Amino acid sequence: MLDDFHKGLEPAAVAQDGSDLRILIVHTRWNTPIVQGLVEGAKKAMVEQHHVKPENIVIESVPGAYELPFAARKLIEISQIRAAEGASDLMGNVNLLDGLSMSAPNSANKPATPTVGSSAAAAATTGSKQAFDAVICIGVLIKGSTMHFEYICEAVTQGIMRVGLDSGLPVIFGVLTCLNEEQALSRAGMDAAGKGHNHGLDWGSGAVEMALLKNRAL
Ligand code: RBF
Repeated sequence: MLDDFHKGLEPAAVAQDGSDLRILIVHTRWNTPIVQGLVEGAKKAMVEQHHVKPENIVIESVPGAYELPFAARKLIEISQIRAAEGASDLMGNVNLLDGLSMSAPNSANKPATPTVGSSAAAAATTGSKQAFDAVICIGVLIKGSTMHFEYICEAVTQGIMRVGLDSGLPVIFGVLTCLNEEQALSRAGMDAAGKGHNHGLDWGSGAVEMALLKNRAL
């Protein structure tokens, strides 16, 4: 029987069609190359397996994992306000994301690797008015020599869970909590041996499945 054992995520029994969904990815700028691989994995699964329209994937970045829950919560709220009021009704075309322009790079504080994908501010201003159907929080925490890792892991895990339960929106926990860089590379499918698996793929599929579950008319 154990011969049949399949470690990891079993695909859903029925096809998950994400063509009507709008998904937010919030990712960190710590350990950026690995984070970038995970974000690409999530996008790949959503677009190629579940037919989410690329323009309906909004991508935003934050400094570190500790900031993920706050950003997810705020961006969910903003997308819901836009959906309720209609972007064109906003007075003087005010950009509600101005106070949250986390991905706006400037020359003095430019991330080592550019934000993956398009600017959320631009997408939220010009793109669909549909509220987000799910959020994927993506980050990579790597243990150092102090207790910092333990505290951040705990806070981020609880925070992301809270955002999901409080908002009623699926929020996928796409945060690797690794003891070293090798573990993180392997879980992003970027290990030298090529034996790893990109968990971003699973997070993309999970977001679509949970968004459809949230929208399901029982
Ligand atoms: N953020 C991450 O996303 N991954 C990390 O591995 C990480 N390690 C950190 C280690 C130390 C010592 C500090 C001070 C911060 C670290 N952060 C990390 C950033 C953290 O999530 C957050 O952005 C900052 O603490 C500011 O709130």
